[in-house]
Amino acid sequence: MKIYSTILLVFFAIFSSSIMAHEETQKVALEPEIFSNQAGHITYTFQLIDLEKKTLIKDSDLTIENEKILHFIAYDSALKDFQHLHPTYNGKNWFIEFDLKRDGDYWIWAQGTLARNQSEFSASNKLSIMGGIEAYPLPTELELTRSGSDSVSSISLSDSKITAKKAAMLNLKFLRTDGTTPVISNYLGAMAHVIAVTDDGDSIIHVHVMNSSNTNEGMLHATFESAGKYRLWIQFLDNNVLRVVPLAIEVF
Ligand SMILES: [Cu+2]
Repeated sequence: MKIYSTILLVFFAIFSSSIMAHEETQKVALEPEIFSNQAGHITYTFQLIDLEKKTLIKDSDLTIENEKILHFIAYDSALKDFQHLHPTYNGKNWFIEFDLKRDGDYWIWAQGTLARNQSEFSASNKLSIMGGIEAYPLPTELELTRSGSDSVSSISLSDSKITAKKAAMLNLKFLRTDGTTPVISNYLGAMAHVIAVTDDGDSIIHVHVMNSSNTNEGMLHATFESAGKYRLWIQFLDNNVLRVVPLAIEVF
C-alpha cells in the first residue's frame, strides 16, 4: 500500500510538472514530498528527475553555476513574496528549510545545470500554504514600474521598448533612496541577479547583470519569450547587504 501511494505520487508529480512546463521538451521534473504545509517554518524535501535518462538527479549530476549547485526560487501567486535559496543534497534527497508566514499558492522552482550535457533546466511545482497571515488578493495585478526600492537601495531601469523574442539590452542604475552612493559588490558571481516571471507566474527567466564602464551602472541582456506583464525581482549587494527590489515591466 505504501509503495503504491509513493508510485502514485511520483506519477502525479511528473504529470503536473509537465503541464506547467513551458519548454518544448521538459528535461527535469521536481517531485516534492509535500504539496501543502502550515505557514511557518518549512522543511521542503524533493527529488529531481532526469526525464530523459529516467534517473534521480544527485549533486554529482549537476555543475556549479553562479557559485551554487542548485538554485531554488519561491514566490506566491500574487507575485509579492519572493525567496531565492540554495538547497543541499543529503545523499538521498534535496532539501531546503525556509519560512513562509503568509497563506497562498506558491510557485517553487529548482534551477540548475546538468553535468552530462551542460544544459540548464528549470523545474517547478506548487506549494499551498495555509493557517498563516491572510493571502495576498488575487488576481495578480502588477503596477508597471521600471524604478523601485527596498527602502534603502533603489534601481532604475532604462525605458527602452522591450519586444518579445528579441534580445533586449537594458541599462540598470543602482541608487539609494537617501541620495548617497551605493557600494555594489558581486552577488553569486554577478553584479545583480534578475528573476523575471510572467504575471500568471508560470514562466521564469533568471538573468545576470553585467558591469558596464560606468560605476553603479550595469547592463541587462534578456530575451522575453512572450508579450505581457512581467514581475522582476532584482537582487544585489549594497554595502554587503543583500537587497531585493521588485519592478514590473511590459513586453510587447
Ligand atoms: Cu541562486
